[in-house]
Amino acid sequence: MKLYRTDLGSFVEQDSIRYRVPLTSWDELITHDYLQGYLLSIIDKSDGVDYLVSNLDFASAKILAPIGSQEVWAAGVTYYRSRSARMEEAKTAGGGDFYDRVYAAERPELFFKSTPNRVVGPGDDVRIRKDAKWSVPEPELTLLINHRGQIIGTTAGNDMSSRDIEGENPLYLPQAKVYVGSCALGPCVLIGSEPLSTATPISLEIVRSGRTEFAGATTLAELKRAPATLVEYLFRDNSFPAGTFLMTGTGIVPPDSFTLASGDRIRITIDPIGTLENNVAQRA
Ligand code: DO4
Ligand code: MG
Repeated sequence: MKLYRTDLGSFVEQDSIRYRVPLTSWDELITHDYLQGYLLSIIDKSDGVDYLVSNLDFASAKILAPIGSQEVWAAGVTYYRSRSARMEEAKTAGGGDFYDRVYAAERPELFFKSTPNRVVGPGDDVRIRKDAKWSVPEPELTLLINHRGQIIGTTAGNDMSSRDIEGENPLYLPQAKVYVGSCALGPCVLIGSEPLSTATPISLEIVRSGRTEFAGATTLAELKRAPATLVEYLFRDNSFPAGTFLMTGTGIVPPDSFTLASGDRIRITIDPIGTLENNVAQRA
């Protein structure tokens, strides 16, 4: 079951058939006592009302990022590929060892990624910083967690990152990670609390001037930490009244010679969720 937030309200999709969701507040949906049951009751017409919408009506809606007032947090160095790339980029700054240690440590790296106003949805522009010379997308399975700490769904996320800033000094991480347009989420939330199969593929394609400039893939089998463990650490001595998103880290890192440029198109596909597509822009 997929939940979409659009400029015409929210829609739930099952077996490619869409239904209008009568509850209009996204935050109320995310903090609903039993969201999955509520959405199923819409599909089953439990209240006698037919919420079916035509494909034409759905196509005329603009799909928005599936976020209300939730914060976005992120886990880092959860894939071996990420550990190795960061060790290399921080080598000259003497910070490489931290990444090796956090990959092996019991406590994961968790950092604050974004407020809702910095998040963009499908089709919108993600940004690269003007003062960065080395920018990459990070395709990440992203958990949606309600205020009770329960995983209620998953979406695709892009943790845009400035690798030269992060590599110069690990203490610059917030500047490398948190800026306007540095996070994309969507296109929908796949509702469900069961973990996705470890065989689930995550793929990234970057298209420049009509040509594939970079393509890479991984699977959830490469994710070193269980999503539930990441959530447990995030909720330790913390509260999220509207729920929160948690990006689970990247397992795809383009070669060091690659940096994003304005006009690039980024496609992140996580099969059961769909494809999150954004163009890259730099602020004037
Ligand atoms: O430690 C820096 C950030 C790591 C990260 O964002 C990732 O591994 O995805
Ligand atoms: Mg990341």
